[in-house]
Amino acid sequence: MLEGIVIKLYKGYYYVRVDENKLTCRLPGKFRFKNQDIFVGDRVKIKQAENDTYVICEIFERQNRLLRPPVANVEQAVIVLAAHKPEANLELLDRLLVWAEYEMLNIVICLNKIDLAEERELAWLNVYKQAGYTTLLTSAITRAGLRELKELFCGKISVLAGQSGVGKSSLLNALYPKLNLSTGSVSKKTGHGRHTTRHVELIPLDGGGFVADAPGFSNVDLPDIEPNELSDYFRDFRRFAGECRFDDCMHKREPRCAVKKALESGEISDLRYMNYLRFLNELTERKRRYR
Ligand SMILES: Nc1nc2c(ncn2[C@@H]2O[C@H](COP(=O)(O)OP(=O)(O)O)[C@@H](O)[C@H]2O)c(=O)[nH]1
Ligand SMILES: [Mg+2]
Ligand SMILES: [Zn+2]
Repeated sequence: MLEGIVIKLYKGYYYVRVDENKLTCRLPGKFRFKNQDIFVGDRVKIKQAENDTYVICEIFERQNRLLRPPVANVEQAVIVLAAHKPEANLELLDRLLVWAEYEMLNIVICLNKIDLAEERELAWLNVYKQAGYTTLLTSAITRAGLRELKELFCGKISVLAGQSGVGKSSLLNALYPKLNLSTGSVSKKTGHGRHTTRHVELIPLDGGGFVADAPGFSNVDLPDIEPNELSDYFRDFRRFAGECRFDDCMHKREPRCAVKKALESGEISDLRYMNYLRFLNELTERKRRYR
């Protein structure tokens, strides 16, 4: 019996990484695992069947499973933005952060292409740093910040999230030249094709760890949370929310709201609060429509 991680599913075959090897596996003929599907990222036990094929005999309990990309046991989201083009979309960032908090992932905000930016243009990043997020400045060109990034990838299953063009593939290539991922402007045709494909593969990184080769969280609809719980997913709001007058305060117009007070004193940023209100409306709307 061997233990490994499923890194790819293809045409009924399961490719399992065991130590440095990629073994081809299939399911045992007679039964399925309690009707449960197997996902990339699942930890499994396998045993040899014929010469080069193995069968999966056990799936370990999974910590979590993301829907997009469909990967199990994800521990970390590395959200990449660009210091130069494309312009940082902070609403998208805040949505991705809500998702990553919801999935209880370790979160890294990586600002790439710093070779093209002036320091003062990056002031917004401090808002996130002060909110308690790990932030990192990188350049796939000058290799700034790459050692730190590599350390963050080490030993974990990560997903990379962020708009196309921010440099996700370039960063991975710079860290792991053997990967040779294609970069640059994706043509409309292939871009569309890639988006609709459901295949996802975990790339084993030298030094340990895996990264999903599909863009994470391409769906930016908010997760299914109650409007009055939204502030739990805003790390910078969380520490004030407990001090509001009302337990179910939504930090909108309620009296003696500690979040609004923090907003006035500048401890919570206007931008974050604006996105909070926007998301709150979305969740309230959704609740009204579906109940
Ligand atoms: N100047 C500069 N350009 C970069 C950097 N990283 C990526 N690029 C360029 O940005 C473009 C998009 O990069 P790519 O890796 O394909 O982005 P992805 O869509 O997020 O995977 C390419 O033309 C890269 O050469 C960087 O750190 N600095
Ligand atoms: Mg790419
Ligand atoms: Zn409040």
